[in-house]
Amino acid sequence: MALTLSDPRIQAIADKVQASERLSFEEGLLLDEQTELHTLGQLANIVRERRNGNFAYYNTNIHLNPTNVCVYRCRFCAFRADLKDEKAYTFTDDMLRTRVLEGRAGGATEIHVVGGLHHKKSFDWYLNVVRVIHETCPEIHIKAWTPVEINWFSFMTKKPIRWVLEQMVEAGLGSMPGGGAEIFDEDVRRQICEHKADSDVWFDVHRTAHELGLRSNATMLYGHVEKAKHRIDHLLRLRDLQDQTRGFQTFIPLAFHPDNTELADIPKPDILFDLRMMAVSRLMLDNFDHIKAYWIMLGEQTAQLALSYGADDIDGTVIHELIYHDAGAKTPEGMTVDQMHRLIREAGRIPVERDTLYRRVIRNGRNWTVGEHTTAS
Ligand code: V47
Ligand code: SF4
Repeated sequence: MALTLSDPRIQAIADKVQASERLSFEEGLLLDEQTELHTLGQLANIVRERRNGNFAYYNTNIHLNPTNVCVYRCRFCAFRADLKDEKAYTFTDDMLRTRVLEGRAGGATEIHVVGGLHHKKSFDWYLNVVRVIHETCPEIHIKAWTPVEINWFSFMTKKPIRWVLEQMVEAGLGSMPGGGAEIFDEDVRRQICEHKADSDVWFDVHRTAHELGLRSNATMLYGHVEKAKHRIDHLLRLRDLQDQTRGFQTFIPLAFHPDNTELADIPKPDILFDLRMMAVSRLMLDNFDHIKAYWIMLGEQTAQLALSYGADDIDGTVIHELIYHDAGAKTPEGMTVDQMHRLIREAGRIPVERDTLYRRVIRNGRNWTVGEHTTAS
């Protein structure tokens, strides 16, 4: 179906999208700043259905944040704590085992592990987190650590990033989540997360992970001090690395949640902004197979709408999420598989359970096997 639009500049973009041609930085800006939302949604939906048909993916997973004690003070973060804070906590090995077994009992195929940078814990402590999880339930895929953590481990051990990643893989690491990306622009980073790993480090870690055969995700934190030009620059930097490595699986636009943060005076992005980011991401990241609408962060109804604005994945059952709930998320702290199915079907899509690597999950209660890959790449 050819779209006819009144603005010739947007029409030119629509023609390129329909012809599967790559969009430029300037075209990205036009999409972000000047394109009517309905048109954006229609265009993003063309790409979404071209890549993933009518399917919407989810997985059965749990989150584990082994400690909230953190040496950094990112201004958008409500999760971190100082060592002596009342809310500071650190998991013991027994707590790790209990959490993993709870996930296994609920049929989880994935555990998502990220946390703070605890200045009293050694690299071996973090390595042990992965090892204990893996030894407790070897069949659960461990998706763990951001480049911020990997860089911290490299700093602590004075060893290269590649060595750190190899140690983690040996302990049981299966892939890496997309966190720590925030906004890559250096000026914006200085304002919201000064001192922590910069964009060069972020890309270095993901590039090295891809070279080692690990798949990873990518995120972008929007709706704080950044402008449209920073968001488009962020997406294009990701597109560049993906051209080189093909190691990214999915992109997750993350809406800033201001409650209990140093940036609490900034209003939370509204649904129109959320849908706009979903669609712009789908259109600019032409070499990413998947765009994720993280329901925990967006809320269930926005996640449902997002499935027609470029997204083809809604993340997982996500038992025990803390980062967004500390920052004011009102969503439940987890969802059952039946609820995920209802949510996807109500949005007019077909639910498909996937594992972390986007293979179809063939389930028999809490047990599962994996089938074919959901996508060509
Ligand atoms: O890096 C922290 C963000 C990220 C806030 O890869 C906040 O599958 C909004 O990366 N408001 C961690 N965002 C979460 C993350 C993630 C989530 C789901 C799936 C995957 C995946 C990755 O959360 C952090 C930061 O960018 N964040 N605080 C906040 N107040
Ligand atoms: Fe620490 Fe991560 Fe929070 Fe930054 S976002 S303060 S690195 S826990």
